[in-house]
Parts: sequence; structure tokens; C-alpha cells
Amino acid sequence: MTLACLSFYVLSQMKFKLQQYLSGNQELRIMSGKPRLIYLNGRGRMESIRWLLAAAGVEFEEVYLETKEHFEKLIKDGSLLFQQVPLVEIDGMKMVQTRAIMSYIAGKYNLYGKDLKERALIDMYVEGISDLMQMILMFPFSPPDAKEKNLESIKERATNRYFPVFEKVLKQHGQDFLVGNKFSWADVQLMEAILAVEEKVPDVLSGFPQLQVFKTKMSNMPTIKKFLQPGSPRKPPPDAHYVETVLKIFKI
Ligand SMILES: N[C@@H](CCC(=O)N[C@@H](CS)C(=O)NCC(=O)O)C(=O)O
Repeated sequence: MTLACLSFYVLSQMKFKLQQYLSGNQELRIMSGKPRLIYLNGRGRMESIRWLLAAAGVEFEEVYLETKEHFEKLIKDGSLLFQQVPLVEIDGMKMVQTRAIMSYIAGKYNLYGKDLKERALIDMYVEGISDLMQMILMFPFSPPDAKEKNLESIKERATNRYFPVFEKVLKQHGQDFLVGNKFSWADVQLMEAILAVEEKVPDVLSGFPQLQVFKTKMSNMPTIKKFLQPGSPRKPPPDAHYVETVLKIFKI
């Protein structure tokens, strides 16, 4: 065989092996490098993960749970460590626990401060905002007679407990971002929370000029701008169908 023929032979064998591998290998998606998000087709606990990945400029794939059987199959497969979603397949891991998933993403994409102290500050900000987000997450499941009271609590907590903290931080250091003058997970969480509260209380930022400026700057960051555009993986506010699906799948 001439050298040219030999190289052609080797190349076609490699192509054949690659095709075999591509057609048969279930793990391909994990190896493709794109994280895979397994959750319902709605915000819930996955939405903050979508926000963080999108803000980091990372593309991801999604699998939507539609039925209880699908959820139970994941449990049977051993994919869900604590029999709960969100599940994120990333870097060969099957990650559960929202907080752990987000810390990993923040660390991996350099959104988690430059040292332990910055990281601690980011954690405190993120946890505070998560407490507010938890109220918003549960709101669609409020009984009809508790809706008004729960809405009032969200407004009260956002206005008197959480937003004043970030207004003060931004005013005191005069920088664009919350921690270390650098875009971080805390900024992404705050931006998500501002928009989520505004959906319920449109004028909530009226007494917070720094947060208004922050919101405008965040909205113009290219990755966030893209995520806010129609057709992005960002999910709409929960509707009756979403609530019904959650109740059906998780037996709440
Ligand atoms: N601490 C967990 C809580 C996860 C969780 O409660 N997931 C819900 C869906 S949003 C679930 O899977 N519920 C089913 C169950 O707990 O049996 C996290 O933050 O990821």
C-alpha cells in the first residue's frame, strides 16, 4: 500500500469508529460539553440555574419532566441523589441540590469572587436573595384566600428587608457590581429577584435609585440582554398549567 492509500485507510477507519461511537453512545450529550438541565418546563428551582448559566454565556440543553412516571424513572435509575430535581448533568456529574449546582457553576465560570472573603460576601447576598425568591417560588401555590396576604409579604420584605441592603451597598462603594467591582453570582441573583418582584409589584424600585441604575446596567450586559429577549431559555411566570403539572408530578 502506498503512503497515500495507507493514510486514506487510517482516516476512513477513524471516521467509521467515530460514527459508531456517535450513534451508539448515550453519554454523548454529557461529553458534548453542554450542561443538561432536567426539570419541568417552568421556572421553579431551576430558573436561577438557567439565569446563572445564561449570564456566564454558557449554552445548555433541557429535558422537561411532563409526567410522574418520568420523574419516578429518574429516581429508579438512581439519577436523583435525594429523589428530587433540579438535576444538572455537567462535567460528567449528575448534580442535585440547587445551591451546590449554582456554587459549582459560579466557581467554574469565575463568578464567585477572587478570595474566600469575597466568596463569603457573595454567599451572604445570594442566601438573602434566595430567601426572598423562596417566597416568590411558593406564591403560585398559595391557597386563594392567602394570595393577597402573601403578595403583601413579598412586597414588604423586598422593600424593607432585602432591597435596602443592596441599595446601600451600591451607594457606598459606587461601583457597578455588588462584590469586588466584578460581575458575580450575587449580581445575577439580584437581577433575577428584581425582575421577579417587579412582575408582582411594578413600582417596587421607585424608592431605590441605585437599584434602578443597576437593573439598567445588568439588562445591557450582552449575555443578560440575550437571556431577556424572547425565544431565550428564560421561562415565563408560572401559570395554572404549570401549577397543575407540579402538583401532579410531585404529589404535593
Ligand atoms: N434542597 C433541594 C430541594 C429540591 C426540591 O424540593 N425539589 C422538588 C421540586 S422543585 C422535588 O423534587 N420534590 C419532590 C420531593 O421532594 O419528593 C434543592 O434546593 O434542590
